[in-house]
Amino acid sequence: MGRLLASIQKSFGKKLVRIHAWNAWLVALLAITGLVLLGGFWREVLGEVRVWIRWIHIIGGLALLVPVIYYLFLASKHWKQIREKPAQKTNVILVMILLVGWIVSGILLWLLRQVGPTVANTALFVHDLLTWVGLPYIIYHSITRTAWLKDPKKRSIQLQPDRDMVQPAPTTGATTTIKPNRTATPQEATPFYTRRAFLRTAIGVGLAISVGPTFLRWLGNSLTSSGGSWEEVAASNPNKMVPNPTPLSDSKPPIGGGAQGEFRVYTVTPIPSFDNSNWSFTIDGLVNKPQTWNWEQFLKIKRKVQVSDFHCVTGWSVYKNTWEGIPLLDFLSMAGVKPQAKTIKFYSGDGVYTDSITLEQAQLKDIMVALLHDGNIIPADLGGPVRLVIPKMYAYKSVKWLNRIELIADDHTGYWEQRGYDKDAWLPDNLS
Ligand SMILES: Nc1nc2c(c(=O)[nH]1)N[C@H]1C(S)=C(S)[C@@H](COP(=O)(O)O)O[C@H]1N2
Ligand SMILES: [Mo]
Repeated sequence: MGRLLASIQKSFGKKLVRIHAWNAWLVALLAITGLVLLGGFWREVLGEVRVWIRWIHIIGGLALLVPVIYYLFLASKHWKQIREKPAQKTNVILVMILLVGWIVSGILLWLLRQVGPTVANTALFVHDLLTWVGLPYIIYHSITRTAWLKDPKKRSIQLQPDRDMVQPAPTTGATTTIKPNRTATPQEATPFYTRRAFLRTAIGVGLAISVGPTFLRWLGNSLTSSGGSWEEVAASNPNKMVPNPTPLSDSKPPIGGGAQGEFRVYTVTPIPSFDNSNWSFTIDGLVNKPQTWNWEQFLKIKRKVQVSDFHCVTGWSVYKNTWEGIPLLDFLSMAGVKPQAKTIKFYSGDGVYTDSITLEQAQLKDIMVALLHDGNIIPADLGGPVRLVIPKMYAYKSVKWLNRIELIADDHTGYWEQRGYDKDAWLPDNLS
């Protein structure tokens, strides 16, 4: 074992350089793919490509284990080498915490379905938190380590290839192979050093100013979203529909026990808001009895309650939602479907988003035009006052701000489906 370690530690300096380079490239790849996965803008542009980017991110994250584990073999030696350099020691510890934290939380996120919502949501928080702290740090680190900012005598790895090569494998831990270049250079006294230090500080401050405020907002949101009371949510809800629907007894308290997990607010438009004067609900097209309801009339339609899970195709889920609303089948029977009708097209009150299912798929009893979630009205950012819920399909079918159902004879390609998503959005077996 000692021998093995010794042979691994041979050409130590070069190996450290190589590990560092690999690590840097992988982190860059993960940062880019990670930010793409995060950004709503990219979601719009990428469509299905996003699924591939997610895989690249996962595989890249697992690949990160290689330099990390390799480094652990070299760590004892490296540690001795930098024992008098607190800044470098701090750097190593910080980077290790970041990498291990990212890898572990990333694996949990990847295995989301197996680990369950509580663990997955904690993992998501940790993953994001490390990114908020780690990414600016790594950007700072890589900028200030570039040649023009880096004081040569402070390099952590002194590469001296000739000596490194002829040296036999060390038998004792301490070795002279890679000795920090301690000779003072005239540079030390030159104004260059001051300029470097100044630039480094400027870069650090710049990063803190540009990232800090967004970070604090994110932190505030993540820490309060679970603790935020329903009253607060209601107060900040831009929708002003009156009266509120009175929840059925199955809704309040929710028979599902309350949803587990957090919805991520997705929208392709600014979030629309509604009040009694600009909201109505219509079923039309190939039906015998087209109808439009205003809010007061809409509230009189008989509602039901169901408990179901909600899965976004991008990988997050909210479990055990207690939805109260009107089953789609009830609308179809109220309106009377004409025989030519083949497709049901759903319109969002945002004026942009649509989706559809076939009349055959519409026979599912749990498709619901929902007004309440866990006994509370659905806030505007989650699609209220009325949203569609299709539990057995990916959530891009669950149109938010639903205000019109149209029966048509043709096919319809919905918003995301025009951008590469599968028209067939059935959940895979392990989810449904
Ligand atoms: N009008 C509208 N409905 C929509 C979307 C949207 O962008 N606009 N996004 C869909 C997608 S992809 C998902 S995962 C869910 C997200 O619902 P949430 O924002 O309430 O979490 O809404 C679906 N319905
Ligand atoms: Mo989604």
